Amino acid sequence: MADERIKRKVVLLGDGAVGKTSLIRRFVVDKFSDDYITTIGTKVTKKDLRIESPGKVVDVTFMIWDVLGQKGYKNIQESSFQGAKGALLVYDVSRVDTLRSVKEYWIPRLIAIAKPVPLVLVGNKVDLVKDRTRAREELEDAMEELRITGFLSSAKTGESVEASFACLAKAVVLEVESRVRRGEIVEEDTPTELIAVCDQIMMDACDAMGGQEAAMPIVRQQVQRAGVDAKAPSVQGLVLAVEYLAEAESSFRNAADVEASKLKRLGWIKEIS
Ligand code: G3D
Ligand code: MG
Repeated sequence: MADERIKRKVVLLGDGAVGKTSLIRRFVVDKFSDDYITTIGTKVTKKDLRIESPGKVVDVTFMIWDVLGQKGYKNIQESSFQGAKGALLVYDVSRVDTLRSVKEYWIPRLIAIAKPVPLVLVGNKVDLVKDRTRAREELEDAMEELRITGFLSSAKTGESVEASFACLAKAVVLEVESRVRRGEIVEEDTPTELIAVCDQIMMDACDAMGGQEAAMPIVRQQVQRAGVDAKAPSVQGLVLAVEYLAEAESSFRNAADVEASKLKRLGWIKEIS
């Protein structure tokens, strides 16, 4: 029996194709293969972990957010960072610019939006490098510079994948404990799955109506009309938003497609409620 149970949101950040989705898949279902949903907007995966520290056992439910890789999708990224209690910063050891990107883009962006949270640096695709010593040195230099811990991993072979996530989980638990000791209230996370589904529905509606740029104003309007706050949506609000979006879409698409989209989106809501 665990002494305590906590649920925490963590995010994986890093440039496109560094292996974020692959790391999550390896960690959660222990597979390295292609038949996995590609990330549209944000995808949330759940994983239970048990952290044993001296004198205490804590069960942690990780809500792992796979954030869109491209640097351009600012709004979605920002909503994904909110409420994050830890982050894995992922780069590709075979592409040194992706490490630079962690330092110059991802960390500053995260710090600007979320409160200070535990971070773990992950140099992925170590199976591809011939010179491990060099990769290790690069990692260690970055760890020193950023003052965070790190690992060389491979989603392909599984090397250090578990260790990276476990390290982050431990840091998140320690962080919670020290805040409790300081007498701070540790709030429960907002229902992050709902925020993710809200994102997902909005992105899907944009895709259905000609892309984000053209359709986002219409989508946003319908979501607001349903009384949904995208940062704290309710199940009922989302269901209504799906109805309104279907209504709006019926001027652009044929009835069967609109209905199919509606059912798909209601399915996403149902999955988490
Ligand atoms: P992303 O989610 O960060 O964008 P993905 O990255 O997980 O989609 O991975 C991008 C590509 O890198 C994928 O190849 C994936 O198979 C590969 N990859 C991920 N992790 C590793 C790893 O540890 N080692 C090796 N060798 N390859 C890895 P494809 O070809 O499917 O685009
Ligand atoms: Mg991905």
